[in-house]
Amino acid sequence: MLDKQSPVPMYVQIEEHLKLRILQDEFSIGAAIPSERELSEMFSVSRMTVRQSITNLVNDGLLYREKGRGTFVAPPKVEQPLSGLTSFTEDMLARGMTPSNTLVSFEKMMPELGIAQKLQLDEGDEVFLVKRIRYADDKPMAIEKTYLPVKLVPKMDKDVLDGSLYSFIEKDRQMTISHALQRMEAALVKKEDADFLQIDVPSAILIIERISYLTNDIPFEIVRSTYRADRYQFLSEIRR
Ligand code: 16G
Repeated sequence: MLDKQSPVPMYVQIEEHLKLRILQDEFSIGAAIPSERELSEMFSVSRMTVRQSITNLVNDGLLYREKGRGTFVAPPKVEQPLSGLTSFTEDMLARGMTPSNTLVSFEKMMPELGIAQKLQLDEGDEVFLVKRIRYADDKPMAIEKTYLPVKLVPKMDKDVLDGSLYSFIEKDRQMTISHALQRMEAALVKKEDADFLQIDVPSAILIIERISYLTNDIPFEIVRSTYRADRYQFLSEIRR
């Protein structure tokens, strides 16, 4: 199966072989792939070589490891278009997944200057600071830290945050969400966030900061979202 004369390293050939079998659905989602020992016997290579191939596939998000249990085929990443201003709830429902949240913290506070300026607050205006873990089909996808001006959403409470914030703003508060500005960057996860996201340290994460506006350019939220890089990929259509 492998070409030992090829200039392509053995671990890359094994990687390609496994990738093909995964893409051809030979191993279904959630199924265990053969153990390192079995693979090293199958390909007549060292376990170190096999481990390198598996690590690369884990880093690419095609496989995941569970301590003491083995290595499994990962579900495909959630493909998130960067074209529309949608909510987490809408995004997950559109994919046939069930969204849910855990509220980690919720407080009313005086914001630091940078936040107050971006939200165009007046002196003395308070914000709600909300931290939520967002799940799809009970699997953690992202952590969201959201600042909301109290004067725009005075009746914010735990029940609202158990559901969709955007639906509360549009249906209950009858305000119109208009547009947002987003910035995305890659990082390595911090220990505290790794626990919430149920991933190892270090793992790659994607951080998105969004500032969203109502009509008339009134800012209503600043959100810092931390996404699992193995569960998400972002898609944008670009034209020349
Ligand atoms: C998305 C938004 C976030 C918004 C949330 C509302 C990004 C990067 N962030 O996660 O800004 O607050 O949706 O979701 O997409 P909800 O209506 O389900 O609470």
